[in-house]
Amino acid sequence: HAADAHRTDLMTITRYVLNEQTKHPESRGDFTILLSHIVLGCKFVCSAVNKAGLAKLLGLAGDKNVQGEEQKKLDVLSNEVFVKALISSGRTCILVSEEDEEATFVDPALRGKYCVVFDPLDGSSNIDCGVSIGTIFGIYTVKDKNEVTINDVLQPGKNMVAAGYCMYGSSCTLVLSTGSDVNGFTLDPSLGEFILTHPNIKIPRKGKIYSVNEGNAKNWDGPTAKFVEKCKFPEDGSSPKSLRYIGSMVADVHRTLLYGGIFLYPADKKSPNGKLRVLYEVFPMSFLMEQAGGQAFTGKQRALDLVPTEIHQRSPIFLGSYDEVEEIKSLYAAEE
Ligand code: AHM
Ligand code: MG
Repeated sequence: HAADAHRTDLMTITRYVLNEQTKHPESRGDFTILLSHIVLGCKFVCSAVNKAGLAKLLGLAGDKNVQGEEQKKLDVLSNEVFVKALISSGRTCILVSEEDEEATFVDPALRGKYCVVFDPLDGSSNIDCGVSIGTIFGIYTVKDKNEVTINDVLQPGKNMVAAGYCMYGSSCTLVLSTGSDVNGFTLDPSLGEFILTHPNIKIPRKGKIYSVNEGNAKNWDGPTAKFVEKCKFPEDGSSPKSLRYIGSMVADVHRTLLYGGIFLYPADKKSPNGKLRVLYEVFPMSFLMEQAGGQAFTGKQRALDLVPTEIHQRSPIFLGSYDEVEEIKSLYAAEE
C-alpha cells in the first residue's frame, strides 16, 4: 500500500516504553532513561559490527587505525560502549559484564537504583566471519542505592525487572520484556529508530527444531543423549526434528523464540556446569522464554529459581517451547 510506505505513526521503542510508564503513575521515568541508554549502546555496537569487515581496510596496515591508535577488538569496544552508556545514564549502581572479571560499583554521585548484568558482544567465535552476534542484558533493582553489595546482583533470575537482547544479524533486532510480555523492535537504519515489528511474541507450544552443539555428544549425560536421540529417531511416529545451530546464543535463542523448538547447552563430562553464564546469558534468555510462554530448565530446576553465588557462574540450560522443555524435564526426573 502506498499509504503504508508513508506511515509516520510508528511505535518506536521510546514511545513504547513511555506508554508503559504511564501505566505506573508512581514511575519517575528512571527505567525509561536507563533503557534509552541501553538502546544507544545497541545502536553504537550495531554500527561498529556493520563496519567490522572493513575495519582492517579503514585501519590500514597492522592493527593501527588512521589516527595511529590501536584497533580495538569489537568485544572490547562493545564493553566500553555499554559501561559508559550505563554509567552515564545516572540510573545504575552495579554493573556485571562478561568482559570484566570484577563487578563495577558506580560512583555514588552517579548512582541510581538499577543493576545491569550484560554480555556486551556474545558469540565471539562468529565475529570474524560475519555471522549474527548479539548483546544480552538483564536488569535488577537494589533495595538501597546507598548500601549496595555484590549480593544485590546475586539474585535469582525471577527477581529481574527486565531482560532483553539485541541481535546484530541481517537486521538489527532488539527483543525486550519488562515482565509482562515480550516485544521485538527492528532498527530502521534510515531513521535510527527501533520500531515495534514483533508485538507480544509467543513461542509456539511445540517445535520442530533442536539446537545444540552435537560435537560434545560423547560427553553428554543420559537424559541429554536420550532427548537428542528422540529428536532424530522419534518413538511416537512423529517426524524427526531439524537441527539448527549457529553457535551464537542470541541468534539460536531468537530463532527458537520465533519458530519454536528447543535450545540446549547441557552439562557434559568436561564441563559439568555447561558453558553459558548464569547472570547475563542463562537468566535473561530464560526470563524472555517464560514471558513468551515457554520454559527454561537447568537439568535440576527452573532456571529462574537458581540463586547464583558467583557473578560469572555457569549453568547447563534447556530452553524453548513448553512441550519440548517438559520432555527434557521428565527425562531428568526419570533419572533420579
Ligand atoms: P562467548 O561468550 O565466548 O561468545 O561464548 C558464548 C557462546 C554462545 O553465544 C553460544 O551459545 C555458545 O557460546 C556456543 O558454544 P560452542 O561453540 O561450545 O557450541
Ligand atoms: Mg558470552
